[in-house]
Amino acid sequence: MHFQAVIFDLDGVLCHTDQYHFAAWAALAHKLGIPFDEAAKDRLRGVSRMESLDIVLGGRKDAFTPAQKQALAEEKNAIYRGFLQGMTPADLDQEVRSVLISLRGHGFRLAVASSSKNTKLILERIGLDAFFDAVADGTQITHSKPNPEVFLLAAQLLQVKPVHALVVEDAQAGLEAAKAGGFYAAGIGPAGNSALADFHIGSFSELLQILQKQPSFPSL
Ligand code: B16
Ligand code: MG
Repeated sequence: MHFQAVIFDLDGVLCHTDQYHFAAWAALAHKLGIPFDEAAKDRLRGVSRMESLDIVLGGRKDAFTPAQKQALAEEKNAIYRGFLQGMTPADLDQEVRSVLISLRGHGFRLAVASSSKNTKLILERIGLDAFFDAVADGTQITHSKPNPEVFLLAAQLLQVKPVHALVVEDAQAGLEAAKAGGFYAAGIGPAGNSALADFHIGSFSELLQILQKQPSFPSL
């Protein structure tokens, strides 16, 4: 394997906005009197807003009209964006920041590939809006993860073949998408033990150890 690029998921990988998604869905579920199942949390990772809504509504998903569902999704998004407004560059972990800078210094092309339509805002809030070589997000795709579309778009924008890019994901849906697209994949957090991942990382800096094994990677 020879990596030229690293493609990062956003929510739950580059930053902790996964917790804000959960909190916003929990608030909506509470208002509707629907139990928010802790076990459902990881199923929300990586999938689109409307698919997430169906997971949250569970057995009541057919009790709402499409227009009502649209309104509920917008309500959740308003709560979520309220959390995002409080983010600052201090919400970018030092470890994540230093790994990104190190990879850039070693010549890797770097991209974000997220299902989120809020990607641009989040990258602005954490001070990474001008950092990546490419950003592919939920505003540019038709099919969300586990479809590989967002990763294939990122690879196309970076001008690298999937086989030469390492995807970093916290979601089972994201790992499925990466593998369906022909990428190598590293699982972190809840995806850290997934059988789908080619690499399992406990913390962000372990990425350097994986990529350092390449012949072209100069010693740190
Ligand atoms: P939005 P990722 C995904 O982002 C989240 O994991 C998922 O929970 C969310 O439903 C999806 O983005 C859509 O987000 O409502 O902001 O458009 O993990 O692919 O970076
Ligand atoms: Mg994620």
